[in-house]
Amino acid sequence: MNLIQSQFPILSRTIYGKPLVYLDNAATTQKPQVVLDAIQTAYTQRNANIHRGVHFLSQEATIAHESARDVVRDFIHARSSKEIIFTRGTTEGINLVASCFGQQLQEGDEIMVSMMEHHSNIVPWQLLSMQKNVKIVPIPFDENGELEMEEFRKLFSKKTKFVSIAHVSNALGTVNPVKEIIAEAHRHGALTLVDGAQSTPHISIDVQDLDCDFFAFSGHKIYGPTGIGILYGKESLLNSLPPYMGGGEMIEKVSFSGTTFNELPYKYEAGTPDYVGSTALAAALRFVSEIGMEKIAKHEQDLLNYCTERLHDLGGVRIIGQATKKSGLISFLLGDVHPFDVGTILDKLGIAVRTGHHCAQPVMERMGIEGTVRASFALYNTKEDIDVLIEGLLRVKKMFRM
Ligand code: C6P
Repeated sequence: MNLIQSQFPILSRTIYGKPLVYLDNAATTQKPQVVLDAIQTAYTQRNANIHRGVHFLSQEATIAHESARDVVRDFIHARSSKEIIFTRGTTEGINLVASCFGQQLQEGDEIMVSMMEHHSNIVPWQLLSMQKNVKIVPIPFDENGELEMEEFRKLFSKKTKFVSIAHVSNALGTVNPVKEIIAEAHRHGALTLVDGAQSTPHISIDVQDLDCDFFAFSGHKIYGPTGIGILYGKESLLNSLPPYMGGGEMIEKVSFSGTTFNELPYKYEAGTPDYVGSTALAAALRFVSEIGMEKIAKHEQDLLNYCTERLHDLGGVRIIGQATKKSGLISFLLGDVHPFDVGTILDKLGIAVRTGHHCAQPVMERMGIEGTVRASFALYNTKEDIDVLIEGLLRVKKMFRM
C-alpha cells in the first residue's frame, strides 16, 4: 500500500478474501481520512443549523459552510462565491437549469445535447420538452467516440437557445472540446451548460476560461461525500432566472400579499443546506489540490495508456471509445462474453468494475451494443491494479474457452 492509498481506509479491506481492487471510480470514488474526519468533526464539534441561529455553534457552522463555498469558488476558478450553488449533485444541477431557464423558452425553441450524454443531461431536457414543446437536437458522434464537430456547427438554427454538453463522457472517456463548443454556442446567442461530473475529478477546471454559463458536478466523484454537488452559474444569469424550489433560506420576506427572494446564492438553496457535506467536500477539494490536479491528471493518463496497451496485448478485446483525448476511463468488451458475466467473475476476484449501459443508453445504441465493462481510475490506482484486472480477464477468457 503506497502513501496515497494508505489515506483511504476502505482500500485496505478484502473482498471474498482478496485485496480490493477498486476500478469503479467513475461511479463514485472512495473517501480519504481527511474527508471522513471532516464529517466527524462537523457532527461532533459544531452541529447546528446554519444562517439561522445567533448562538455560537450556529455561527461557527455557518462560517464553515460559507468558507467551503469559497474553497469551491477557488477550485473551479469562479469569479464570485455568489455563483456557487450547493446542490445534491450533477443531476440536481442540470434539472435546476432545465427547469429555471426552461421557463423562458417558447414552443419550437431548440436545446442541443450530444448523443454521448449521461441520462442526467437528456431526461431533464425531455421533461422540459414535454411541458414547453421545445425540441431536443442531438449532436452525433463517430465510431471513435468523438463528436462530429462539422455536423454540430450545422445544427444551429435561429431557435437554438441552449447547448448542454458533457465535458467527459462517462461511457466512452472522450474529453469533449467544450471550450470550442461554448464559443460556437455563444456566437449563435445560445447559453451553455457543461456537465462536469466526469471531468472535475480529473482535469483542472476554470469556468471563466471555459466561459460556460453553467457548470455542474458531484462531490462524491471527487473523493467527497454523497448528496452534495455544485452548480456554478454566471451571476447575471442566476440573478435573472426564477428560483428553483421554494422554502426557507431562499426568501427575503414572505407575506400573503407577495414574497420576495433572497440574494445569490441563497435564492437557489431552499431548506436546510447540507452544511456537513459542504465542509467535507471542501476537505476533498483541498486534498486533491494539495496533491495537484496536474499530477493527478498525469498519473491517470499513465494508467489509461498502460491499461489500453495491456488490453490490446490480451487479445479478443474491443475497446469502446477510441477518441484521441480520453480521460482515465476505459470501456471494453471481451469477445462475446456478456459484460455482466465479466463483471461478476472479476468481482469474485476482488475487482470492482462497472458493467452495463452506464446510464448512457443512446451511447450503446449508437455503438450497436447493449453495454460494456468499464474500468475507471482514480489517484490511488496503480499499474499493479491493472495487472490484477488483466489477470482477472485472463481467467474470464479461460472460463469461456477464448
Ligand atoms: N455517472 C457513472 O457510473 P450524480 O448521480 O448526480 O452524482 O451524477 C450524474 C452524472 C451526470 N453526468 C455524468 C457524465 C455522469 O457520469 C453522472 C454519473 C455515474 O457513470 C453514475 S450513473
